[in-house]
Amino acid sequence: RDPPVTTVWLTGLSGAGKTTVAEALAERLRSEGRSVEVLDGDELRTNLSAGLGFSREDRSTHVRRVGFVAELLSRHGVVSLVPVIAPYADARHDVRAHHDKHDTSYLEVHVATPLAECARRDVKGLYAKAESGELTGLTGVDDPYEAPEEPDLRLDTTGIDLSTAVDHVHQLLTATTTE
Ligand code: DAT
Repeated sequence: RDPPVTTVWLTGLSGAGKTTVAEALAERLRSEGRSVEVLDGDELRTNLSAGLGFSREDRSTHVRRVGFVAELLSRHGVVSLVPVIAPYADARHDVRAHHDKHDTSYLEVHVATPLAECARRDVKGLYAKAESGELTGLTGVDDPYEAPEEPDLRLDTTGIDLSTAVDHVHQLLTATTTE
């Protein structure tokens, strides 16, 4: 059975594994013949959300814009994978409500890798910069992260390999009823 067309939002701290899991899942879905788009937050910040910063308001505007694009793609048959931090519950809620309004399937995955592990990985060097005071407003350090209370899946990537992490999200997709 084909996994359904849906938006899958991967929310979590920087370095949690959102992008890595989304890209690997995209590969797997493409090999199954699905059209997939990964809506990468960093890339979209240079075009769709150019000019926006990291205040609460700007972060939420960014999330709603990305959610708008994801819904459009999903509505037209492209699985949208969204590895974007999305720290605020109300903006995430708006994105889900927007999908519901259009009867477009939406799944939320909390990539719940603990802060200590994210900081240990420090993929982009952001945690070191926050530590040295060079960077302020890092989510989970000195900026809020409102963890989802009822995500469709909670996934801690600590100590599991990538293919296992991808399996979990893939299973969630296939378990979701195909329209
Ligand atoms: P994010 O997009 O959440 O900021 P990332 O995907 O860029 O995070 O970085 C995650 C890092 O963690 C990357 O270097 C790969 C590593 N990693 C280790 N085990 C992993 C797993 N099971 N799933 C995903 N990434 C994992």
